[in-house]
Amino acid sequence: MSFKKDFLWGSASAAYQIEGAYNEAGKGLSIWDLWAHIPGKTYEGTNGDIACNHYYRFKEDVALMKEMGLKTYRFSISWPRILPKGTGMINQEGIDFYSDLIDELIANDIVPMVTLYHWDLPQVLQDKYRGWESREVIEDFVNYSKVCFEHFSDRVKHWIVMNEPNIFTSLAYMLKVHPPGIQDEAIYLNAFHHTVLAHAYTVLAYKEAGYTGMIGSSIAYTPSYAATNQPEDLKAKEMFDATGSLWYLDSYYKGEYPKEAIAYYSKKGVMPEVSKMDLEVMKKAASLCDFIGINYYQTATVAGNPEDGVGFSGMNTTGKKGTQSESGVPGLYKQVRNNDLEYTDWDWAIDPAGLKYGLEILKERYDLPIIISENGLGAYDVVTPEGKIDDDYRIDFLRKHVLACEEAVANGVDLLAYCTWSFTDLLSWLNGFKKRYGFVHIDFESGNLSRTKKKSFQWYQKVIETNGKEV
Ligand code: BGP
Repeated sequence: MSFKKDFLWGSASAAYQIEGAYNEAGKGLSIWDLWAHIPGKTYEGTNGDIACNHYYRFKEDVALMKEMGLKTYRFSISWPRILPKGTGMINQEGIDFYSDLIDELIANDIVPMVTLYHWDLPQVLQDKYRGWESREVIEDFVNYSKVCFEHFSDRVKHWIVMNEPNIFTSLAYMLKVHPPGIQDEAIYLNAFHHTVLAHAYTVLAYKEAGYTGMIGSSIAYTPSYAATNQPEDLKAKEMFDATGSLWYLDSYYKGEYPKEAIAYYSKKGVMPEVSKMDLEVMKKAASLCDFIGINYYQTATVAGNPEDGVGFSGMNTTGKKGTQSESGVPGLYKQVRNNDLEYTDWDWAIDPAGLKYGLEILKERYDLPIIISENGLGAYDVVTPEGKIDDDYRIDFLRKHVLACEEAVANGVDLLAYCTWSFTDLLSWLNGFKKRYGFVHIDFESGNLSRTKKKSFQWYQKVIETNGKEV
């Protein structure tokens, strides 16, 4: 068995990373608009004020997607562009922008796949009740989602409620590198729980209103291996999964938290309050989700870590290979380098076989169709004197991951879509503009933001044209 006839070959982006026009056309400010302006928070002070200027150049970008033959384009709606104050007054210019983008995609035979939350919370809600730390965010989020459903669900049939709630909460409330930049495990777990409920109530609202499209959320999925078969490493892997992938995926797709992790967090005194009603809503929503979304970049290799062992260390945002130090939770686990794998310049493990392994675990555990909503290689690209970008390394990376998908499909995984990250180059939250992912190069250096197709553009065009037969 190979890819379905109507398989969705796609590419993804997020509003803050691509749109620009951050304070124009009636848009309110998001937490990222402020955060990126605080000196020292992002790589060399880069921000999304202008980004790819996609807000004004989206027709040019969609024309390139059409030329490539893209089947789906995943993008996110900026909450403060739709609701500048987070709630209440709707910004018509924001509605018009997304409406025009959706129409343009459909006119070019590209299926719009919409993410409702890709990290750009309205700043007013952060100021009002500390955003995701408060239960109040749930109702506001559901109301925002309903506005989006009302305006776009006639044309949008694929909805991703949350993008990587696991990443944004842990980076915001444990690693301190996303807004609001604090470190508190109880707050982190509570904020994550609020994302679960915001997702769950949104799924219920969508289904109760009788819309006919598909809905789910995307989790950053990091399958893991034990570093050795010694008991301490096996146990470390077990806890890495329980407090990681299973914590995130079970809550969204089973409607419960894994018991082992509940016991661990309860003992530590940081377990969030999960009411009976929360669990009922989570279970109901889990039973109504139409797919599991995953963003896959890498696997983790995990070893035991003593009580006085390493804690969380920073991430490699320099792009200097080999600078990532070991990182972990004392007494639980640590992540170590896997000598069987290659690494990117930002020290992300390159592991296509891990994708097949992960997809099969998901099928086994959750038995739902799967959308790969992101997969890609962040790399330095070089423009030759002739103005070409020969990104063979990116082709090699994507080819191996597409082949891994094909093998998983042959083993019975119901894969609906594969979206690369990203279509054009765009802003990396913490790594600036030099860590590139796109099929289309953007000239950020000169500031004219001109678009140039890379070698990988033609490669993916062929993959799509042959429905994955020629990779
Ligand atoms: C995912 C995010 C994306 C994107 C991607 C690449 O976690 O959903 O928004 O940024 O990672 O990450 P980075 O830009 O850090 O290389």
